[in-house]
Amino acid sequence: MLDFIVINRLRCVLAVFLLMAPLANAGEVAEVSILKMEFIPQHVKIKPGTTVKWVNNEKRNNHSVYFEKEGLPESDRFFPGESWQRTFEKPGVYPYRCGPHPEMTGVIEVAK
Ligand SMILES: [Cu+2]
Repeated sequence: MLDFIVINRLRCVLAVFLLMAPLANAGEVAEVSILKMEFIPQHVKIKPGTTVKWVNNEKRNNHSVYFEKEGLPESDRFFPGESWQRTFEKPGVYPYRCGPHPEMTGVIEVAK
């Protein structure tokens, strides 16, 4: 009975930790998972100096990260198990999409 309570407490701590993960601090890495044709989480809020790492967790699709509105070139296409990353220094709102799949969109919000 006591073990059951301890295990449930640990589960709560782990759940809180996972929920807070996208709120990374400067110099840290925030991860965006790509799965089933979606960027997860779709909206990520970070502090300046944070690196965002997009990880392709698909079975077979390849994707890219394309900050089209900023006029930047599309990232290389990356395959399952591969990733791509970018560090954000300046506060602002950075919308992006996937190169080959324009319906896949996400936003990185950088604020102090
Ligand atoms: Cu894609």
